[in-house]
Amino acid sequence: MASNLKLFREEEVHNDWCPGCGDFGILSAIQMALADLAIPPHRVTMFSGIGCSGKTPHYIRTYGVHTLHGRVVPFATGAKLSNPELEIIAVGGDGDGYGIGAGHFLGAGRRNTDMAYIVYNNGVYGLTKGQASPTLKGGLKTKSLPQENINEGINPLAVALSAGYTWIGRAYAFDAKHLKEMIKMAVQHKGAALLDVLQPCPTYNNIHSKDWFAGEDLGTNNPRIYKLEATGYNGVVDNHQDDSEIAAKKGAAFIKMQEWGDKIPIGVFYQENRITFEEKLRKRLPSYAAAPLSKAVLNQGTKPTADVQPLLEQLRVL
Ligand SMILES: Cc1ncc(C[n+]2csc(CCOP(=O)(O)OP(=O)(O)O)c2C)c(N)n1
Ligand code: SF4
Repeated sequence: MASNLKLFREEEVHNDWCPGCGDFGILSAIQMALADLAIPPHRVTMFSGIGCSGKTPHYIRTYGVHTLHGRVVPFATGAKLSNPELEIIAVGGDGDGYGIGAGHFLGAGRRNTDMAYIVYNNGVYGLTKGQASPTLKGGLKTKSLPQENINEGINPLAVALSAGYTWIGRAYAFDAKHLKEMIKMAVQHKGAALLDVLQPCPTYNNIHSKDWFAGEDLGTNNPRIYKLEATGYNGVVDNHQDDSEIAAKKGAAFIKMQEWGDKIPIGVFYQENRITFEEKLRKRLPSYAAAPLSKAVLNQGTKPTADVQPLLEQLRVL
């Protein structure tokens, strides 16, 4: 696998994340996951929003699009619908996904488009110097805030559950081995997968630090982070026709998602199989079923549907 891993390493771009940033663990876990899955780099497209986390596609040798703030999901959705053969990975910060992009975050769950959405959850807006993000609990004061957070924090896993995501997991940036396995599961899941990754930002979030996640302040030698799978918890729906099983599993997942404090679970909270948006479109639109957009334009030898020549003429530098 070592040679495969090299395929995904972008060596020529300077990485400017701060020393000790959790983003490094997420980056290497994504590269390791893709290498393990043996997906050729040209079959993967990564999309990101704006933020420190948004730079991830620059550092991975796949196709990549660094989009607008909060707009990662629409770009990723469009690409998947245009070419369903692509493996789509969307990444971004908690401000990007759960703040400015919140409407799109919900939409992806409702549609159940096949994509893996990895959100780097550090409780702050890292790139713009540490303002409170939507996941920072109310009343907390990180070092870059002048006063305690005036807003309450949201629980992104619980939001994802009610939005309809069919795979919901949480991982930790400094447990790269577990994170890699979680990314593999999210990528392999057919449908909308949300992976929330707890990502220490040592520059701006001095509360949720690596030491805090390790439980060093508790004096018990027990890390806060623990793995759901080690406890016998099972959030996977077995019978997808059974509404009562779905309701029961969702209820149990919702309760588990409330746990935060001295103990913080990571792992798969919920998983079900449900028809994806692409499959629904295929049933509804015969032309789409015959050829999604990428194939329709490229493979039929016909004139492209959009003529970009007038636009190019307008932009021509004389
Ligand atoms: C429309 C728009 N509004 C605001 C900004 C400024 N801005 C850039 S990054 C960012 C927040 C990034 O925070 P987060 O998504 O949590 O990512 P992190 O940097 O923590 O990885 C903001 C507000 C912008 N680029 N575009
Ligand atoms: S500001 Fe925070 S999130 Fe951004 S690179 Fe530095 S440590 Fe990482």
